[in-house]
Amino acid sequence: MSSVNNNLSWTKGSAIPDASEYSFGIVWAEWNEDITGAMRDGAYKTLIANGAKPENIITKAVPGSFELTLGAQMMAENTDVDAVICIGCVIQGETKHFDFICSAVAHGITDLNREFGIPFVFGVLTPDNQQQAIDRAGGKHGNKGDEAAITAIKMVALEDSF
Ligand code: DLZ
Repeated sequence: MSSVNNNLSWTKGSAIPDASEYSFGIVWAEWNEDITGAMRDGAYKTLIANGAKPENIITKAVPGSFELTLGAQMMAENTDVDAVICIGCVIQGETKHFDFICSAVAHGITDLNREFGIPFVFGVLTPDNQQQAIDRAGGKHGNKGDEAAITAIKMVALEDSF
């Protein structure tokens, strides 16, 4: 396993398929950019480490996590990507809107999976505080952007397997 894939939550899971024939969209929220930028970069590096070609990865930013659903829909409608990785971070203490934003984006991304029939990956952190976010964006709990990328690869390969 390449070093970029260390510290994943499912290190004993199935092998990561080759991603060289697949294309990916990454839609990331600029809110909490220190965190989401690290997750975005982790996702990108993990796609590349598993064979994806740079020209087959499209990255777009949206202002906040609430906009991830529409940004991801735009990605699916305007490109031919095989999967869309949605990256955001909503920190509990910072907003009374926490529950609304988390619920909206979770439901929105779930709906996109059903409507478009391609994987839309939920790479949204919902930590209690900044430290928990740092720990999951390249810190002691790894980088959840890496995990989102591997989920995307596995789900595209799953579709390919039928
Ligand atoms: C408004 C807001 C707040 C208070 N907190 C966050 C957050 O922690 N993480 C995040 O991604 N976005 C946050 N936003 C912005 C909303 O997602 C959205 O961009 C705005 O409400 C505009 O629709």
